[in-house]
Amino acid sequence: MSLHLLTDCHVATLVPAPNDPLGLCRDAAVLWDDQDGLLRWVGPRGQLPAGLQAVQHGGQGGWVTPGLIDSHTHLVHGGGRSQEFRLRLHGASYEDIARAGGGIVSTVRATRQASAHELLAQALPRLDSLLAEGVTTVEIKSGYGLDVLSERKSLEVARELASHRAVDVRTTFLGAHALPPEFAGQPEAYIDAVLAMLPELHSLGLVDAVDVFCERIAFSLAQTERVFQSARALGLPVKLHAEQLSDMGGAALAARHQALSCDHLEWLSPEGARAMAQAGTVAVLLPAAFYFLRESRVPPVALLRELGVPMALATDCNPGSAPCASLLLMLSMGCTLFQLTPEEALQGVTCHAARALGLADRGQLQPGLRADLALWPIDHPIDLCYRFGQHHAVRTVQAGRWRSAPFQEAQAHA
Ligand code: DI6
Ligand code: FE
Repeated sequence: MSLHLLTDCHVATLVPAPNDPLGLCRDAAVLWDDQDGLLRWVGPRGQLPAGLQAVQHGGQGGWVTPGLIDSHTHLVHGGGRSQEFRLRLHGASYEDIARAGGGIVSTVRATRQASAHELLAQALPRLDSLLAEGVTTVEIKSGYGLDVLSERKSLEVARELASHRAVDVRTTFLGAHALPPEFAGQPEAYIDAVLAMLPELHSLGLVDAVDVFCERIAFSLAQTERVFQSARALGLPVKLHAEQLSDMGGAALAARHQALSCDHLEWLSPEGARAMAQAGTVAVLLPAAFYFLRESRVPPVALLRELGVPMALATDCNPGSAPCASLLLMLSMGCTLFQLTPEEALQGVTCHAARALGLADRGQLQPGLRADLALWPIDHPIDLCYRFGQHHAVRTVQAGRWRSAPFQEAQAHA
């Protein structure tokens, strides 16, 4: 066992105190064990227990936060959709393109054709962008395979990423993302197929949660409920792409199934928000999709705040509505576009993001939780929301180990 002690730093523990939502501690010390990868002690340096034998690290006066958590991505997918971007700039809507057979289904074609090796090679640079910003946990959804072999391939690639990089990957099965061409006109038959895929993928240990795209261009409330019932019967938690383009009432349905999160929520109704508050469902806000689809309706942040619904912020990294792999940019956009406070934005990529994934062991810095840390050369944690499009020379501890820069790891694996 090796203890590690980080001093010459300040800490935002994200454990809230009265009038201090970020749990700030100046001139702090952080102690962790690199064997079990857990934190042992966090607090003012002056109160550190005496006589510790530990490997010493200096933080050069920077700020330590929990390692960041991207709680909603589709970062394993084949190809890109820049031509569709151009069509949208000429006036076509995201829904028009989807109805004309483009959109998600075009990425399904590319993802089916790609080998696992190709998918991995395409996903790694996106993952590296996140890691270079202090991300230590990333959620990755399937949903561009839409048949059992291609969904399995996508989930396996997502899991394999964690053997190439120091990151914890959580995988979500999103078989009900779009209707694949071979099921055109037969959505119920496709939901039957999704229900058949789920136990098989679950038995392979590939599914941490189950998600559905509930939308006019995707699946109905009743179809969503069929998927949720199967997931719950297997003991799997559910999440929902809800009220992104219209108010389908998905949030209330998800809340009835104790969903971990409802994501997007631009069209969320007051009833939906109240149902989420009662169920303790996290609102995952995705400002990159709002920005990239040039939406004008923002999620009801003031209402969510008033009702005490925890809000997370994530990239939604995907080729159609959010070709973005910067979680720090989401901090800026969450504040500027959605009017989150900087404190709420920081909670959104740490403690509330952990909760959106059902993870009680991270997202805050306190003894017994994972030693996932980001050490930033900044004057105050709010700098992470304030500066955008800039590189921060962040240093990261993941599961108790210092992580080398992603490009160094990439070279080591080349
Ligand atoms: N909502 C989204 O924003 C992404 N998926 C979803 O259900 C978009 C996926 C894509 O366009 O490829
Ligand atoms: Fe999404």
